[in-house]
Amino acid sequence: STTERTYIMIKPDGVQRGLVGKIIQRFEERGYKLIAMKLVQPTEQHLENHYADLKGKPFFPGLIKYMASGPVVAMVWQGLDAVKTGRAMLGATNPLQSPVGSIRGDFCLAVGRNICHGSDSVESAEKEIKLWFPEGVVQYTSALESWIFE
Ligand code: YYY
Ligand code: MG
Repeated sequence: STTERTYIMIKPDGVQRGLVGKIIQRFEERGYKLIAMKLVQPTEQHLENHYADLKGKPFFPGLIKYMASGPVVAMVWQGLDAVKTGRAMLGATNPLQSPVGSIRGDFCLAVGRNICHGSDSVESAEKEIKLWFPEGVVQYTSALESWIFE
């Protein structure tokens, strides 16, 4: 549906490498609507919650350390097929397997420094949006809507 939402996050390496604007631009240009955004330095506890499904994986401790090493840009984007298309725009988990033209396929090389996060299902999106934006998202009408959707 056109109101599907996904949680997209620019990781500390994406922020440090100055890729915030480029990543936001891709979602704007595709036609998605930004309904929440903030720059935050997450705690390890918050990140362990976000990545709870991966607890026990060998890369988990390093992942938490990396994710807590600097500010991240937390965002919610809304629009048609936002979760699946958002993941396609990011590319594969391993940047070396990400198609050229995707964010990871254009801007990074290492799985442990893959610059961005995107929800993997509508259910995880709802969970992640609540976790990162307990204050809620913003509701507004985009002037472009009738030019992007039938
Ligand atoms: O959803 P996605 O970010 O594409 O991958 P996940 O399987 O959820 O893993 C989260 C995060 O963990 C991934 O973006 C990089 C890191 N990671 C890793 O460092 N090494 C792996 N073998 C798998 C994942
Ligand atoms: Mg994931």
